[in-house]
Amino acid sequence: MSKTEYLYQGANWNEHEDAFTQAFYEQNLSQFWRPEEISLHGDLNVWHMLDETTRLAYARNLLVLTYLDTYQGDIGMPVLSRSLDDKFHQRKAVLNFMAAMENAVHAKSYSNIFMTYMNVEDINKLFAWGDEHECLQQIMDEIVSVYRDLDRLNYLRLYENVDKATFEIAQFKTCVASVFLETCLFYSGFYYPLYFYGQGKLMQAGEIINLIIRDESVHGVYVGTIAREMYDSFDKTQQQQLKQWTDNLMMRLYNLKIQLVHDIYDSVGLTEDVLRFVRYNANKAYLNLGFEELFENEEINPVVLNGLNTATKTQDFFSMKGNGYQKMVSTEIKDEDFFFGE
Ligand code: MN3
Ligand code: MN3
Repeated sequence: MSKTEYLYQGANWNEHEDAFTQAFYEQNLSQFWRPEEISLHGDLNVWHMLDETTRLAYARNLLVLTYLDTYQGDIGMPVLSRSLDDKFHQRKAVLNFMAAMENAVHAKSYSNIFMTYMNVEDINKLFAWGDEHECLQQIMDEIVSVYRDLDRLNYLRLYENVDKATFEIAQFKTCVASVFLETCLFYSGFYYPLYFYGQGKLMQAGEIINLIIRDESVHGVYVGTIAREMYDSFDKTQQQQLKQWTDNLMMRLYNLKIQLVHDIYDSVGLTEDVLRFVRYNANKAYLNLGFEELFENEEINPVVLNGLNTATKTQDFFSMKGNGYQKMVSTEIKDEDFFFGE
């Protein structure tokens, strides 16, 4: 028997591959949920009382979220997983699990909301709006082109020589784009459902949004943790260049966000409030990456913070599912859960 060119090794979960991945594994799997577990019909009374402008703003926000989740699941998480060295089987497993949540659970949930609230014709019009919306398309392009660059290098390094530094820079940039998507870009879309949820309206959709936010916050912290490890491995000059690249990417995304938020929220008079929320979450993304906050601290609309307050809901998280759902036991996530020492 001749020896193979590669050495293939199985994932050995008996040993910790690093100081944090198995904790994230536990957190992710304990949070698992399915879109069909939340019945949306209870929202219909409120939905039908809303005026056309409000409904359109609500639906368009969920559509923006759909696009982000779709590509995060289809390429963002998988490409990062594939870029990791073979020895990181556990990290790959955690990233693959996250990838599965993005499209199969999160994007599917938005579609379930559309199917409950809207007719087929309006749903098709909504997706056509997204396909044609230049600003949304540009936001997607900023993120996905970073992923695609790493995708190309993943392939090339199997068959050709790829410079190690080039590869690691593309990997780091993918982590940055991923954390920006997870921890910042989603939040202009989350704002409106939270705004209703905080007022006790459209509660079932709000429950779904909160389940998604609970997932995305773990994703942002996990990929941010990997990003920090990579960043520490670069020399000072390289670090400065990558920090500059990071700031430039954020400013391009933020400027696109300003346009997108105007487009969606001007008609309901919430634009400035939403942009404040975007900056607040951009700061969180910077903290996840181990950088200092980019924007000044500002007050966030208390109604939205009320909607976002997952701490009060985890105790009673599944009560709205109405059938004594008991499959999983989740505990509230605290900042110290993500501190693993040096
Ligand atoms: Mn998601
Ligand atoms: Mn995610």
